[in-house]
Amino acid sequence: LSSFDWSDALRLDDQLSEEERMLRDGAQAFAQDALQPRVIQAYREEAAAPELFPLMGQAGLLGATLPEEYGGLGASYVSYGLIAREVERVDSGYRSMMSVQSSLVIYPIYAYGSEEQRQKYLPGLASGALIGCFGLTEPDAGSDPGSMKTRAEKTATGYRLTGSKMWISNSPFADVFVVWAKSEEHGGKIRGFILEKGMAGLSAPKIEGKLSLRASTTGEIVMDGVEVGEDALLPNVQGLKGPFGCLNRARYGIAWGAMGAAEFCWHAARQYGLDRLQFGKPLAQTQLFQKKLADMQTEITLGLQAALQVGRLMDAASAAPEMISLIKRNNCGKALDIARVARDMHGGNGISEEFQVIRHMMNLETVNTYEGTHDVHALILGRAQTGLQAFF
Ligand code: TGC
Ligand code: FAD
Repeated sequence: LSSFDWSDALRLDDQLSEEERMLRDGAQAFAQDALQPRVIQAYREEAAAPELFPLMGQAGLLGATLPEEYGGLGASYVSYGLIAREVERVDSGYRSMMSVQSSLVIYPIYAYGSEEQRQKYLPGLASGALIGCFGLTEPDAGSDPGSMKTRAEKTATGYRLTGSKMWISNSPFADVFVVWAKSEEHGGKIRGFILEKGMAGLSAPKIEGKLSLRASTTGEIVMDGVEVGEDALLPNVQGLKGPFGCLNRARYGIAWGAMGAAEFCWHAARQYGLDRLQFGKPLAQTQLFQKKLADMQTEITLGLQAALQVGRLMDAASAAPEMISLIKRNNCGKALDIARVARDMHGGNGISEEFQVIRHMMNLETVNTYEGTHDVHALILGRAQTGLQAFF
């Protein structure tokens, strides 16, 4: 029998291709060298970090799955997941910046956009020269985006957009806004529009006072009669399946990312238990401590295997949205539990920024909520197995 690697119990590493391992190692080096040294202070000061986008772009972290002709790497969805895991090992907020840009801005412009829109925006978004945001949620429409109030009215030369979006990652410093609105001209169907910073009537005030995800900037999008041309409409999709097509990809990446944050907390708790003596022996030599470590190892190992399987199916174009709900829900919920337990295992030190577990714990509260809450994904899975929808 072979030896056992406690940190890779079921040998995820062996299941990756050489290219996937290479992209993973590159993302890990970038995350540890460029992100880790700044994150503690950035979180404390809730610092806006638009300057990270060109750095992430240069490191190949933005739009990794986008074909090379538009500035991407043409990489697999497994590679995209591995990148999310490495970035979120440092901070969920940095992963948020990356996944909004990749899955929620680059993807819809690529999948639903005209060739002109692709040429105009994708290379800049992939290099990080342009920053994007995605406006779906509204003050009165979160879990139920179909009830959005934002409207697009037809004008002689295009559309006029009116409404407001809430809780939008990156919006205060975004150059490109992918927003979803009900279009009167299309029978009230939801359509996607690309807005640009500086348009008359468009503003994006920052949301202050977040106690979670502080390294990522969040804001509103206020559209007070923003006039756009026909060329702002994403021509190739209509209905809720437009935004949901993007969310499938982002949720999948989050399932990997949350495991990265959980791994950080697990490894930190293990090391802390080995280093700290109480009652004359290492904490890690107590049965309670070891049980907690074994639970973390088990959940993370299973969560990563599940994410890998869904990634392989995505690369084969045969993943179903419910599979993504299953791993998004499970991995975010488990990561949050692991972070809370790791915080406890650090004792008093666990509440200090220096040990970092409480920052992950606070972040994971958001990660468990956005992109469909833990309970909303339960309802999606419940509907799929009973045929009965319980949303309303
Ligand atoms: P429902 O009747 O289920 O569906 C309406 C239409 O949409 C289609 N659809 C999907 N298509 C592709 N992928 C999916 N996952 C899809 N889910 C639904 C569906 O086929 C149907 O199409 P059609 O052509 O028949 O009209 O819609 P519903 O209104 O009953 O939806 C209920 C529910 C709960 C499933 C849905 O609204 C939901 O998932 N709510 C959660 C909302 C959410 O996830 N918001 C995320 C906002 S963005 C964000 O959080 C970014 S944070 C990123 C970061 O910072 O990292
Ligand atoms: P609500 O929908 O009001 O839900 C409140 C509670 O009610 C939850 O526990 C929920 O599970 C529960 N609930 C809702 N419906 C039901 C039901 N039918 N049955 C039982 N329970 C139910 N959105 C974007 O569009 N773009 C972004 O970039 C973005 N970034 C975000 C960044 C941050 C930091 C945060 C916090 C949010 C972000 N969001 C973004 C919004 C996010 O997607 C929403 O917060 C999320 O979808 C939940 O919506 P809500 O906050 O309105 O909660």
